[in-house]
Amino acid sequence: MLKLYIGNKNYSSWSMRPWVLLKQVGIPFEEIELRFDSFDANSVFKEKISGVNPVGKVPALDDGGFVVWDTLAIAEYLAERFPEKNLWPQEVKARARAQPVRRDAQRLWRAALGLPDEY
Ligand SMILES: N[C@@H](CCC(=O)N[C@@H](CS)C(=O)NCC(=O)O)C(=O)O
Repeated sequence: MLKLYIGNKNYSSWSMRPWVLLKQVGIPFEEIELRFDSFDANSVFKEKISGVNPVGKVPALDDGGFVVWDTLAIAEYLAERFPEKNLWPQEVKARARAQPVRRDAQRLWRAALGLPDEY
């Protein structure tokens, strides 16, 4: 079964993106919540997540030992891994329309968190 490593559900909005996606489309997964003590290199959180995800952040998805991190990468992986869930348009023109919506959603999400645009 898939394992999703997440942070605190009240504070880790990044964690909730793949969590909501998986719940919404009914893909079963085991949820592993890691407590945030701090993001310092020697924190318990960093020690635990770094054993799973080399970049040391949540969310991280473990699919039978293959670990995917970064919310958009996780979403894209799930779309290809579960094509029957139709998470992303198959048809070329529909996909072209979906891309800017996804980019804007990412840009607005980062802005809401006070983060610079990264794409
Ligand atoms: N771009 C990443 C952001 C993930 C992220 O920043 N997660 C936070 C928790 S909400 C984290 O683990 N931070 C640890 C750190 O910055 O050291 C994504 O889309 O997954």
